[in-house]
Amino acid sequence: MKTRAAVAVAAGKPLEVMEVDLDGPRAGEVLIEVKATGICHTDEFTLSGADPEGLFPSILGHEGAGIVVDVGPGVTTVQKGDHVIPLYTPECRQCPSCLSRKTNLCTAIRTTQGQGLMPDGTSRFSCNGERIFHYMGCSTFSNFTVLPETAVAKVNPDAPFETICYIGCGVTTGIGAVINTAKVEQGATAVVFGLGGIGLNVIQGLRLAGADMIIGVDVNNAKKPWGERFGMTHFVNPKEIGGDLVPYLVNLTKRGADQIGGADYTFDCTGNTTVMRQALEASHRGWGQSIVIGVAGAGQEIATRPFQLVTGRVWKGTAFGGARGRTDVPKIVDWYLAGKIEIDPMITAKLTLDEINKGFDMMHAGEGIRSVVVY
Ligand code: NAD
Ligand code: 022
Ligand code: ZN
Repeated sequence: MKTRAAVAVAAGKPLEVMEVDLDGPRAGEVLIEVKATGICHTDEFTLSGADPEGLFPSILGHEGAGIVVDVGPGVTTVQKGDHVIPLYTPECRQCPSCLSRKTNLCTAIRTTQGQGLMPDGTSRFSCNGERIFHYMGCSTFSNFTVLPETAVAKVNPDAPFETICYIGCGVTTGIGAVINTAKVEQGATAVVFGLGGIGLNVIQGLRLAGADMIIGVDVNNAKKPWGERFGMTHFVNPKEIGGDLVPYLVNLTKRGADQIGGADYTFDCTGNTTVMRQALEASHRGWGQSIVIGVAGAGQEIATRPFQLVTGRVWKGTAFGGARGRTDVPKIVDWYLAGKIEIDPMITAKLTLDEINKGFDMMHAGEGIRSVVVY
């Protein structure tokens, strides 16, 4: 069949919206009509050419929502008409990782996904006979896309596509980092570094978990009202405190008789390795946990003195908020429908597919929180 898609033709060039060929679903695969997709940082990272694993030509996009319109042989867990969210972290429930219960990083299709291919080693997308690569197993910048059935989460059909697409990455990553990775308890203190599309979801996850003190840190003062909107209790702009950030945060979080200070949980939502160090060192001696969510540039390294870890601080990372997609994503959609979490105010731009490059421009300019393409 033919479908309209925004094709990443080469690194550093704008996406080109065109008609491409899409082969139907093979065994174990499903054809999805994508109804909406968010534009996320990794898409920009790959399009810019900074991603050493980036492939071209490809169809980017990994934060979508849509409807199953066809299924290949042997598909049993979804059917035509189901509303689904594509999963860049699939959940096969059979590989050693899924069975371990210790990680959400399913390995069943990992190698081919990284190569921009379906599990059988081929691509479903082409244009004039030339192969176009898939991206993060999703390729949601296309009106129709093909995914393995293990890489779709079936969700409540009452939920609007143009907001729940954000659950395909940002919402689940932020809330999941709090609930699955950090396992934050009621009354905890927390610091969130970077109040963008991820950090704000960490903040609402902390509010959901019942944290007492939620400190937001951002170099941009315009983020303060955004943080407050979702539950932040204190705001710190590192440029405006007239001293070092870590001692400032340690002082701000002093509680109890020992007056040691440091937060129970800290979250890096910037991808900046200097910030990652600050986040670890601003966590509490003896038990503080610091969660790395931000993805740093290729080749970057993090550093701290081993003493920081010897004295009981824990450095952790998280992919997709530790969420098991087919199990956890439908629950988050239900939380949204029940009003337990908010999404709508974070979607600051709605675009057509033809306007998709504007979404990248807004990201470069730091304008808004999330842009969504509605098909
Ligand atoms: P964003 O650009 O919307 O937000 C980043 C925020 O950090 C901005 O508000 C910016 O002002 C702030 N910031 C920048 N430098 C800072 C500094 N030195 N100190 C404090 N604040 C600073 O980005 P986003 O969409 O929220 O994504 C954040 C990161 O999360 C990215 O690196 C992204 O790739 C990553 N991410 C990771 C996962 C995962 O599974 N681990 C999933 C999604 C996104
Ligand atoms: C999503 N991300 C950033 C912004 N939006 C993001 C990027 C990478 C990962 C997670 C989220 C990630 C963490 C660990 C891995 N990835 C490796 C997983 C593994 O090897 O099992 C990751 C993922 C997918 C891809 C590349 C890296 C890909 O499909 N190309 C989950
Ligand atoms: Zn993303």
